[in-house]
Amino acid sequence: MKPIGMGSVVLFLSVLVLAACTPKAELTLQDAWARPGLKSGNSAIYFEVQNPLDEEDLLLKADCPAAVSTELHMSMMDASGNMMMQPQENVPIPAQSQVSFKPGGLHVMLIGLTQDLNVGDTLALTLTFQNAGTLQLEVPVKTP
Ligand SMILES: [Cu+2]
Repeated sequence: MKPIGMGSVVLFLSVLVLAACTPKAELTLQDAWARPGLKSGNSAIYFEVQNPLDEEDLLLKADCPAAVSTELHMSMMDASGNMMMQPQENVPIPAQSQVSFKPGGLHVMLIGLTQDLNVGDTLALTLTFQNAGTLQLEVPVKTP
C-alpha cells in the first residue's frame, strides 16, 4: 500500500471543514446605499432585509458613527398630502419575507452628519435585531 500523501490529507480536511460550514438559514442584508450629504446635515441609508426563517425578527436599532444620532424612520403622507417622517420604535421583519428600506418608505435616518458624505465614500452601519443580534455592513454612498 502506498502511503497517503500530504495533499490528500489536506484535501480530506478541507472537505470536513466545508461540510461543517454548510450555510444555515439566517437574516441577510443586501443592496445597502446611503444618500450623499453635507456635514451637520442629514442623510438616509436604504437596504433590504431578507428573513428566510420561520420566526419573525425585530430590527431594534441602527448605529452609524457618521451621524450624531441614527433613527429608524418611516416616510408617509399626512392628511394634507405632505410627506412626513415618523420615528419607528422597531421594525418587524416577518418570517419568510423581505422588508425593503427605500426612498419614500422605511429608512435609517442619519441626523447631524459628522462628515460630508460623498459618492464613493463608505459608511459603517450596525443593525441590532432581537433574534439575529448585531449585524454590520458597509454602506456605499451613491446618488439616488
Ligand atoms: Cu427620516
